[in-house]
Amino acid sequence: MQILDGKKTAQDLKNEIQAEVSKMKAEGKREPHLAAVLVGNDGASLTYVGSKVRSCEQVGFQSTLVRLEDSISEEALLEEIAKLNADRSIDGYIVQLPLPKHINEERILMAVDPVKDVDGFHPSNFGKMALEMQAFIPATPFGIVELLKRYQIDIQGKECVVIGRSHIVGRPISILLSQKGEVGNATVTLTHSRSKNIEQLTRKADIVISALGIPEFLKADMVKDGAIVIDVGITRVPDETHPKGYRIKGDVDFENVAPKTSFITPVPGGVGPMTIAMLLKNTLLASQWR
Ligand code: BQF
Repeated sequence: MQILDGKKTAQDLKNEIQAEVSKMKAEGKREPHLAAVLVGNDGASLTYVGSKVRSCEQVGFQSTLVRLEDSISEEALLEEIAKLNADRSIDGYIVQLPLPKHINEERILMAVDPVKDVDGFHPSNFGKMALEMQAFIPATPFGIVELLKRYQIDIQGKECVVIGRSHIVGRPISILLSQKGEVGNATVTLTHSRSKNIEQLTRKADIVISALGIPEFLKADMVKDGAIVIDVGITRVPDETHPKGYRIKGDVDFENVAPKTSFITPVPGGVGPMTIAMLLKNTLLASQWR
């Protein structure tokens, strides 16, 4: 069993991005500039946005955090989006999800200028991605692909089972892995809450990608010997012995599953850090494509 070390790989990526930024600056170009919109005070969202801003600083990007009250109207939020679209100093930006319930997420994501949509959530980017055109690929699936690439894992012709059909992880990763390409040509099955006998499918899979959000859902008897397991789950569970009062748990019963696998991602330190690194990568691309 080998651990796919997302933390280390993300750091390698950040070092490469930092070197690229230094080169850009030496050529007299501006450093990439990422903005993040955070609505409200959700604890997890604050943590995520905080690490995105910190990562920008690490690689030499400019960053701007736009914080808004959770009572903001959809119209007022759309005005903030319009300002970011018009701001020529900003290469790319994200709207941290989830948004408050009174705001229509779809309407907001549709308002983001696709050329600044470094989360890759706009239908234009999703469509281009699906058609193998140049596009921003959502950071989590992009991170999974990059991790497999850097560990030189050959998925060609392999049976891959994805658990979860979210627009942000499950659906795009299932598309990407079935496409032609270096990390591609897999035979992909996308499973979800209405799928029957998921465990029968996972047991036959060469690669299992779980993006479900149920701690320890994937048990040892659900994976075959030598399988590759990618854990995208991150659920906060209360834990008084931890300084923050919680710890994060993946979808995989790691202790019992890991010994059976050829490769496995840990939680924390697997896919999560790659997500952040690929957001930076997309921002660098946004500044280079404009
Ligand atoms: C780690 C996210 C659900 C909903 C909205 C490192 C992150 C997480 C875990 C992180 C996530 C999840 C992010 C670890 C960003 C990934 O060491 O395991 C980093 O910051 N993420 C987000 O911005 O919004 C989410 C999950």
